[in-house]
Amino acid sequence: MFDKETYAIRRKKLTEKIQHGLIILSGNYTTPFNYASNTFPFRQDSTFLYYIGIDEPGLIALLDTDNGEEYLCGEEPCPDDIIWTGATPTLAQFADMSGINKTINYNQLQMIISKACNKGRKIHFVAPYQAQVSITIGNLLSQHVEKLKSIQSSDLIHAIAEMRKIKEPQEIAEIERAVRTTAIMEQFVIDAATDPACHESENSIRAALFRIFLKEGFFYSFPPIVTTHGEIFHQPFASKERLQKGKILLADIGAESGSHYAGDMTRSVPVGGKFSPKQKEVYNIVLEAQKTVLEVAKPGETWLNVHLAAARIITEGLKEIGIMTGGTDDIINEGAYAMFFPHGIGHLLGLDVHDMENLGEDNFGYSETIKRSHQFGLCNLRYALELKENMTLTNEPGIYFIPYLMQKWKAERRFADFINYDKALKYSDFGGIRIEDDIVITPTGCHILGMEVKKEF
Ligand SMILES: [Mn+2]
Repeated sequence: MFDKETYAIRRKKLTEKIQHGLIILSGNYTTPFNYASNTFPFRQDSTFLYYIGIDEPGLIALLDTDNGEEYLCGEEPCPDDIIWTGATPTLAQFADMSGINKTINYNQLQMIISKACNKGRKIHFVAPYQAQVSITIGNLLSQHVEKLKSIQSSDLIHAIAEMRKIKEPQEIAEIERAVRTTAIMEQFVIDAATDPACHESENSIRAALFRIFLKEGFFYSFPPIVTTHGEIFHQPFASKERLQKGKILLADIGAESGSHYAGDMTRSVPVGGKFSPKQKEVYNIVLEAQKTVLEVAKPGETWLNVHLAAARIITEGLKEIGIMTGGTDDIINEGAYAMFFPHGIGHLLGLDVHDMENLGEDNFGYSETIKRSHQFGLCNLRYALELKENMTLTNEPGIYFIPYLMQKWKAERRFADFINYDKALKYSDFGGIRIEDDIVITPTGCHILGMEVKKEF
């Protein structure tokens, strides 16, 4: 947690932007694993962390933008809680850590909100993603949970996103800590997988990664992806079979710091230590695309243009090895490259690994002038707008050979002028390659966060 002034200043900025009405900022609850007292690891809501900072379940903050009053709502621990889980600070002590001087219980919160509703005052909130929070907000507002999304406050969403997307120096330092631990994890993957006598499996590598972040008192920012099937983006399982020499092991992993800032890196590594010439050709294209992002990303440039600059390198590289053919501009305009690069070049990174995804990417990542594309691949770009100093993002180009997609598009004769299907299908057992680092936008360009991790094999 940062000092209490940090949170007080952020809340003041937020209420000034909103001007009228009440703002509800709900924290998360613990979620049962198989029964109420055996829970999934608790993860606080990131917007609550940003404005309140308290990493404790079952809290709600209420901000009155008309008179500046701030309340922290929660229940005091009962003797049973203290016996089972140890003494925790009182509600007043929690409130004080965040610079809030009024505490209320749930009934008092209900009364304040009902009164405001009766007076026709606006109640600002963000539609919850956690079931228990939905039920609580629904009860407070006497609204059905299904309706919450349609009555959430778009003013609040825009105000939060505008603040959270530009990182304070203390936030960048925290992201850097998360990225440094992530880099140590990637270094482990590289050392283990490139060993000519590699005895590891995907599972044993994952187990070792848990040890690295848990030892730091950190957690993961998303469940680690460690797979020789890099073409399956969110491979749900890992294998306990020994890694096969000659395969490419893709490790997309992220540590989350104690204060819940995320790291997110990917390395694609030759099992046994050496890429085949065919693998190396594709790898070098991805590497060049990644370097291009570092040259192009700067304040004033749109992230959409950065994506397209990377797509151009990938297209030209694939043309050089005979997988694509035709005019580069046409391939990019029509989106044919996305057969091999079907995701965005990167996303905002912060308290969430896909920062603020729960606020709705179209609400802060796109605008009236830059609307989300409907094109296959490009539609997955999570942020498209102008870059500004102190924004933190991932830089993660990739090339994948997805047998299902290649066969489907070939049968449809889709982009037959641009894709050499006979050649592409020869890569059906290739897998996928992605290289990902985290960057911060500086006054004149950008630089990589954390420490350099080997990329040349
Ligand atoms: Mn990422």
